[in-house]
Amino acid sequence: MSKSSFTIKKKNDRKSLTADIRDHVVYSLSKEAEAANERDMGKALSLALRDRLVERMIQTRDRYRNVKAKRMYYFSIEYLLGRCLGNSLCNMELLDLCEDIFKDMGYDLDEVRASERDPALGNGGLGRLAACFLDSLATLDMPGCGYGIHYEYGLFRQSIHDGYQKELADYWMMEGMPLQLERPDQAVIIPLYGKVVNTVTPDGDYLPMWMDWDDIIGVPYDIPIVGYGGKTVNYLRLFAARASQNFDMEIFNHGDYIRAVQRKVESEMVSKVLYPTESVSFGKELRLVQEYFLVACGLRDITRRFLAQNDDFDEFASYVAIQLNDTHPALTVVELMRFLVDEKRIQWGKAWEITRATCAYTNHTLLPEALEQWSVSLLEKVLPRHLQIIYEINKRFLKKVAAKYPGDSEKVRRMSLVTESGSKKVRMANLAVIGSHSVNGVSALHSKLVKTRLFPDFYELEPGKFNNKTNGVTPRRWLLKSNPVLARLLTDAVGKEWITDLSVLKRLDAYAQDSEFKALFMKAKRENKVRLGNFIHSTLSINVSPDSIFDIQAKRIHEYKRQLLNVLHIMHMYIQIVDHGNEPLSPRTFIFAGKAAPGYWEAKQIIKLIHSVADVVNNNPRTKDLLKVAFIPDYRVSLAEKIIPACDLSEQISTAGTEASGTGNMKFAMNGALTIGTYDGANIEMLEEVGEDNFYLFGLRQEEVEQTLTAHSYRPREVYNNSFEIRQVLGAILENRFSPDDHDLFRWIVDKLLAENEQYMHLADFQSYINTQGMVDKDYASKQLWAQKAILNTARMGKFSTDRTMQEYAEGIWNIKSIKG
Ligand code: 26Q
Repeated sequence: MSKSSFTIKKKNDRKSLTADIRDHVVYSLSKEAEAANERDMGKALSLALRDRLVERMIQTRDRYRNVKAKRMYYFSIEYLLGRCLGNSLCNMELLDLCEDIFKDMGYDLDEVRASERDPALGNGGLGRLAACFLDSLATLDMPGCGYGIHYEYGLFRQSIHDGYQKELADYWMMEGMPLQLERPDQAVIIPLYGKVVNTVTPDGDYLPMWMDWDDIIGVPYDIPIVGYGGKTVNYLRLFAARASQNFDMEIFNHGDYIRAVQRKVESEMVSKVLYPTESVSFGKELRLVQEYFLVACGLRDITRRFLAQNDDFDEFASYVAIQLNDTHPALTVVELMRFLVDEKRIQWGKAWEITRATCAYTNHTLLPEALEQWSVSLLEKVLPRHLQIIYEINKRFLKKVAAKYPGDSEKVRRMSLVTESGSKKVRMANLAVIGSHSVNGVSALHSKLVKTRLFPDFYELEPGKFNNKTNGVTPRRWLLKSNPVLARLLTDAVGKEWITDLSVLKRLDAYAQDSEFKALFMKAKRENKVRLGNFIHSTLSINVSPDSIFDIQAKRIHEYKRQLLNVLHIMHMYIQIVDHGNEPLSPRTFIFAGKAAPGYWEAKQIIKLIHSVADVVNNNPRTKDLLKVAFIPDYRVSLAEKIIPACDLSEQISTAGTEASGTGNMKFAMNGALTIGTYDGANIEMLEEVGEDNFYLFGLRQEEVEQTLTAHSYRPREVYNNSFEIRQVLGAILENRFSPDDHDLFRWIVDKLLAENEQYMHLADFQSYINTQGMVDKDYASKQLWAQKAILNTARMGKFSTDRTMQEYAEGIWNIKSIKG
């Protein structure tokens, strides 16, 4: 069956690897063996590994070609990969061997691995999910690759000064990225700006011509993505913007050489920096260009590959699936139409059919302020032909809607791609929905809300295309690699099958009563806590006890995620101890980590608040042995890998109906943390899996929140008047007990929490939250009970592997299959 003649030359034994590493030190880095430091050795190892990955990548490509496999292309403006060296070694099952080889050469592989910078080409959940998907696709031997932007600057690095966040530029490529392959031979040309001239063909057909555009070059960089076991190597293809020869010829022609070069340099801005916001659409031209750049580069690459094996675009959707990761790449719908209609001269109706059969859209957020809209005037300037096509799509679509709902002009207005409220804008979510054959949310609750709250009209029109695909995480990075002590214990208990079939961990259920296993499980947890404790001590000079409850909230700082609620609880415990002498049964260490968007004032204030509370709590002699608060700066994938294995209690406390899914929640539980959480996102499904005895549920349900908010009947002042605890906590803030040197610093928080339009309803959930925290305190005191619950959490997280998620997408949306060797 296989026509592949390519054979693997690079061996994975000690001798060949050692020789190749040495060769790379000399021939690629131009160093003498003795002069190589840890970083050099990391590069040399990466290059030796890359050689092996490239061979397998070629083999994988041949395998797909030989059977003319349908491929899935994941379009995402963000990928939060985390360090690649250790992960690739782990999936190639070369970690132990390389550790040994390095030891013989006099290096510590852990240190070498730690010298790799995180490629942080994403903000948070959505980008990390994309990275987990790629790992699972490769592990499942599925033809699925990622397409994105090769940002020069990733997400800012966070440093803390006097309790305030400061942003630093993340020039992640500083030391190079030895695993990636530059592919200048596959560069593509992307037109932008210009105008449309309406002409007519010799046959009298309407022929719009996009003219006088500038162009930018997209140069692909491939990062090999190796599946567990090393058989399949897919890739993540990231495009960098390069100035083209032709960019702004006009100015060259006018002889203004310096200005012309300057314009060229500006064109390379397109892939310069990742926008650091997760939740607000702001309509910046550069962002629009980024989104178009991704889509245009991706589609050119895909159509070229398609044409190498096919000539009939009628069959495009039988060989190509494109998944739109949120609306950021929604212009795919328009660019594919432009390509088919303008360049391939395919009839509109046919082109539309092909486009819809190709594209599918995943929504990741319910926050109204995060829904993307682009102003018509901006689109007209940047993408004049695309704007015409959007209007045409809209015209045809609204005609159908009007025919189906005669006289319902309100409905037509709501479903239009163009809003006319204020200045004209294009609604990208509507475009993504009508241009796709599948629309999915990322947890059961979220998918329900996508249908009922976000797109009710579209759901009524085409109910069949709405579906759910509950998120997951890859157990390779988030258990096997990040928590080696626990991974070993699990393998000893149930065998190593769990690595590629997480449901196997169900077998641990039987061990949850076994006191010997419980002891081992908690010993592993303690080891991880000691390690994190040492890290906290060395970075923050805060002493934390591994025998305290590690209570952790690590995620982007956002009001809807309610870090504030967590802080109110800390203040409450503090007041209980100091004012009332009520001590908890177990000491607690509250750990926070997360970045605030640079322009998000409230989120940045919350970071300051956490530091201020830490100052008071950590230094009061009455509390310092009972409560500790630590904010670990610069949350990123590599830090998450240290934090998550050490957690006892995971905080997943968003207002019900606001967190689409969450994926940190899954990582923590998988590593044996218990969750204190609201009935929101994937928490609901985790609770179903682990059972309510093994989950600390609190707070209002989504229906209750929605009902209260739509009826405008939330009365936080009444809640305040009826609760002694709340009055005490808010009183303490107003009395400046947490801001002794800066009076009124946090008054805004009290004002906000008491306002009737406080949409995250912190105070409504406060009592329920502190009661549930009381149960945590009680349960933790019983070591046996806690160990049992923790084990059952790890045992019952099988559903939340992205292997399961990817299988569901593959069957339900993409129609792609495993192509095994
Ligand atoms: C939009 C317009 C302009 C600029 C930026 C954006 C933008 C950027 C990123 C909007 C949203 C995002 C990211 C959203 C995100 O990460 N959502 C999270 O997705 C996870 C994976 O599905 C879920 O688990 C989280 O619940 C959800 O918050």
